[in-house]
Amino acid sequence: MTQFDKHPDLIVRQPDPFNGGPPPNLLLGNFITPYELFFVRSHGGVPNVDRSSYRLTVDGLVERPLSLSLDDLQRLPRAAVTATLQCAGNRRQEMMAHKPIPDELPWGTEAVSNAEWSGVPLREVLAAAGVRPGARHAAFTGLDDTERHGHRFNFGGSIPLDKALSGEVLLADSMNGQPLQPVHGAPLRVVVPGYVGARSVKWLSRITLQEKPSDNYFQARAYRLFPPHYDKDNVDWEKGLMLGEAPVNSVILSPQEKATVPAGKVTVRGWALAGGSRGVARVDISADGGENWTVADFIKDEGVFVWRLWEAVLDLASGPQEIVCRAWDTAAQTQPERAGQVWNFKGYANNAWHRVRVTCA
Ligand SMILES: Nc1nc2c(c(=O)[nH]1)N[C@H]1C(S)=C(S)[C@@H](COP(=O)(O)O)O[C@H]1N2
Ligand SMILES: [Mo]
Repeated sequence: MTQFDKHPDLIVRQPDPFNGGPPPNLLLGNFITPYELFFVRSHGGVPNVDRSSYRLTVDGLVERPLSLSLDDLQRLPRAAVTATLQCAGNRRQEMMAHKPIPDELPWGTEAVSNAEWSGVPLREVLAAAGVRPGARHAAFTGLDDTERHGHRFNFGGSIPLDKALSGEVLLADSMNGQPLQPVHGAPLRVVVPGYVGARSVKWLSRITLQEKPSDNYFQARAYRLFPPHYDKDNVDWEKGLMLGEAPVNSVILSPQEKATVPAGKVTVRGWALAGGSRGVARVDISADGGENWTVADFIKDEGVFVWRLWEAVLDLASGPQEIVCRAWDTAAQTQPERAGQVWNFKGYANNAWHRVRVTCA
């Protein structure tokens, strides 16, 4: 039996707590990622949550602190959003090849998936509680027990209040039209479209409005982007920029690394994803290290917060070939050429040109 009824071919980076994601060949062609393939990133175990005694606490800088049961939440307006979740650690392995990153999961390109989420907009819950002046951030706390540096605590993180009130952020109890499953945060998780996955807190138990960002380890230390000369021995935790909106990224799903393909016309396929409320504007493919580029065709425009699937046809001569891709977002930002250029000791936000080496026969 596979854990949590996930697909047996998932690439498992850690069995306990379970962390894994879908290999490129299984992601290919799926705009929506089915449950069995959807990646899992959990820092602790999956908590057992009793649905009848479950309460969501809303406190901090609010007019009326709330304690909401699942029935109370059912009475609030609902909305749906399709959003691609990507872990900030996705593609860390390519950074590790430049310089080691100890004690972090060596994600390939599989820490990303796309689903249709539905639930109660966070804005509705905050409207019911009433936002008090001075509130700037919405902090989330999960029910899972994590352990870092000898301390045990619940996972948490925060987003700016503007984003929390945008109507885009959901307290989701449903994924792809099915009840949210335990490994993805049931009974209730946050979904923050356009942000790094870490802010989409699973097993949500508390929302606190506050003046400052969350002081939870996963906001105050982890999921920060540090300058390249820092490592775990000399880090100044204040010097990392807190990750929120994700940078534009793209990945080649086919052909796969080390594949042998017939020389001549080769169809290259993949995904591209922009952060914040930006869209993907263009994807370029090159087989000569970026001297010449072919512009890829998009399969469809599904709007913001979701990946765009693309394909391009290259004419490849026989022999070893390296295919690279880079995407541009609607703010005309693009990806750096090499992972070493954005290396950081926690290994976050690698969005270097994605490269696959193939042999054309
Ligand atoms: N409570 C809790 N929420 C969490 C996490 C966690 O470990 N505990 N991991 C975060 C990270 S780092 C990511 S990338 C996403 C992954 O969501 P998924 O497991 O549903 O794919 O959940 C986020 N929410
Ligand atoms: Mo993550």
